Amino acid sequence: MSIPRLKAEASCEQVLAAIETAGGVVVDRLVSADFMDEVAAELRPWIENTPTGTDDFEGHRTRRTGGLIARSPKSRELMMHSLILGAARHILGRATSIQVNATQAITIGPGEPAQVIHRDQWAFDMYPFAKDYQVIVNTIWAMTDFTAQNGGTRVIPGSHKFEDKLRFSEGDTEPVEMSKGSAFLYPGTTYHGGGANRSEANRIGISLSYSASWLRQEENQYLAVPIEIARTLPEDLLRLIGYQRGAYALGYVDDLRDPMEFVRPDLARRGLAH
Ligand SMILES: O=C(O)CCC(=O)C(=O)O
Ligand SMILES: [Fe+2]
Repeated sequence: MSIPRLKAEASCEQVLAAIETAGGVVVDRLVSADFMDEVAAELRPWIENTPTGTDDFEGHRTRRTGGLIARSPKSRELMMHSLILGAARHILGRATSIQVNATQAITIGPGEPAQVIHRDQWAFDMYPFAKDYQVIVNTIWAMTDFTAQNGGTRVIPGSHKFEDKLRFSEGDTEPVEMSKGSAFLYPGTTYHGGGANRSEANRIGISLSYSASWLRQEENQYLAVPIEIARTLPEDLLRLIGYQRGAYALGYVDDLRDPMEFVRPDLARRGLAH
């Protein structure tokens, strides 16, 4: 089995079918290369100032630049992309609502070895979630072209249905090759890892992940997005980053208040059962 590819005009149903079969899909040129260059321009100063990782998983030649909702207004459009968001809501549909899990521009530098093959849902303390209950959906948007040489993400097609806690090596995987502006979409159960960068240039991917909103967010959005910036965000994005109650009452403030009261009182809702 190889990683399926779809055109940008693909329907949500096609995306879901590809993921159900293969555990991931590349949507080619979902945004234009020019659009990605604008995102890159917003992020360049932040990436330049990001330190490299401190362990093998983070990557000693890899920089992980977060806080993208605050730092890159253009990246908000990637987060809210209707095809991706529609597919994420469906895949995470067993949960009452979904939220932003983390935002990361991942710059894999030349000479970085391959990252360990893993499942993103292992972030939740390796908890053995039920096989039919997805808790994470991740997108990796190509900000540079992704190739087998430059560290394109390595994936094991079909591995979303494998047993948990398995170990693999690079040879078990295939590379995600895609051009700038394309997106690779996969659930938290698919085995994958960043590829080794055997080229002379950086490989940059923007990882935007979504999770079931009863879980703790990997990236703390309340602190990563300063409240003055949060106040300027559209309502749907503001709720998605966490200013909403998950399930029935998760995340309320003091007297059962809607967290929205603290950023946009005009949008707050009364009572838990809305
Ligand atoms: O950078 C990549 O291609 C993948 C990174 C990844 O899987 C992770 O950090 O969890
Ligand atoms: Fe990962």
